[in-house]
Amino acid sequence: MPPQECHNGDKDGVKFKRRKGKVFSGEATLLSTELKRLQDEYANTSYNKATNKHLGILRAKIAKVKRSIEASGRHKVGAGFFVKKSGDATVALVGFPSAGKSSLINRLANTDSKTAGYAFTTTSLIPGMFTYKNARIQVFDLPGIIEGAHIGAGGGRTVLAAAKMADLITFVVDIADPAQLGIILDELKGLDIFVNRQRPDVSVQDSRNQGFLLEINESGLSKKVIETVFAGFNIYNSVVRIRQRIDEDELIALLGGKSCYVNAIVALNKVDTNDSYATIAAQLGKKYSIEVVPISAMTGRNIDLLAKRIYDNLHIMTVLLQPKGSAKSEPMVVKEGSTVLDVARRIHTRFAEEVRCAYIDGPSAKFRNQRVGTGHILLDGDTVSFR
Ligand SMILES: Nc1nc2c(ncn2[C@@H]2O[C@H](COP(=O)(O)OP(=O)(O)OP(=O)(O)O)[C@@H](O)[C@H]2O)c(=O)[nH]1
Ligand SMILES: [Mg+2]
Repeated sequence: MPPQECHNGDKDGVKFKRRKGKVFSGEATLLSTELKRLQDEYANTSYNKATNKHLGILRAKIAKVKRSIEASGRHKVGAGFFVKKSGDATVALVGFPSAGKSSLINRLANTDSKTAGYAFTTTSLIPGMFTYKNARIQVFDLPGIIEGAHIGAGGGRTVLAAAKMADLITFVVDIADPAQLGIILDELKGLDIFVNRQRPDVSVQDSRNQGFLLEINESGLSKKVIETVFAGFNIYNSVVRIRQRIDEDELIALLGGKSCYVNAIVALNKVDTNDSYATIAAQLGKKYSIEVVPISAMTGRNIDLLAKRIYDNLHIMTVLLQPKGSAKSEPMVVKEGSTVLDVARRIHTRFAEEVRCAYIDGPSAKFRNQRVGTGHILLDGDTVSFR
């Protein structure tokens, strides 16, 4: 399964309601307080036989309150922002206030997003667009997020909801405070958004009243912990297979049905102010297992490199469509791993139903004008002709 699969909203249009102020009011504030209380209680309860059941109940309560916060947010009305997804792929800039997100979008995408030396200069979503190779890449400049964003601080939930719709997140981190990255990742995790991870392969089947059978467990968690988590969701009579490493939080999020997996890289900004940027970038990358590109949005340093790494991490490619009998070809940007059928579908669904083969040239062809079936996997730079 591809790691990027949070596009669970409207694919073309993304509508968000943005709340003003530090936390959103009324019911949601109560829910946030309740969530914090439950999380503290959970953290302070040590695991043993006597507390096993209680911990399971706490986990289920935490998942329930998280869902309620999500639902209450959806119905709130406030100053909103609306943007239409366009181009071949979308990248969201996420970072602390004043990290340099707006300065970066202005460099990358020739936009005119306001920049200033004070926090929360940007208050809504500012879209921009740049072209790399043949791809038109849309960029979202977003308001800064702060600690507590996942429970609504500074309107952070709206910002993170927008960010997870993108095909790639670029975290903009000020080199003066690299610890911002850890806080941002925690905020995303608080909303069950997991970065640069594959959706875990966990299967659950009815055990026909045979109790809880953990048939495969490659999670790294003990059977007891897993059983307790499942009990928290009232899952008892089941055959469970976990085929990869997963931590408790991720398992809970997965069972709660709300987990989301996003790809991300880091733009370590303001390197013009620090000569040790290479070391800091390497340390940050190692600590969080993430690609870090040192840049200066102010001087323009490494902006081209960042554009390239954004493109590479979007895992897209260009195929050239050549109409029958024509010498001219039209580029089309598609996902890496796309087949002839995927390309035909992009042209038209009706057309795709009728297509049986294509003639290809380029990296995936064994010879010129090779006739291939619709399942043929294309490579970057292939030419495709339908006849
Ligand atoms: N020295 C230096 N300053 C920078 C760089 N990038 C941005 N700045 C400065 O940092 C300040 C904040 O920049 P913005 O681009 O407004 O930051 P932002 O992340 O959009 O901030 P919010 O909209 O408040 O979240 C401004 O004074 C910029 O001039 C950089 O690469 N080097
Ligand atoms: Mg800004």
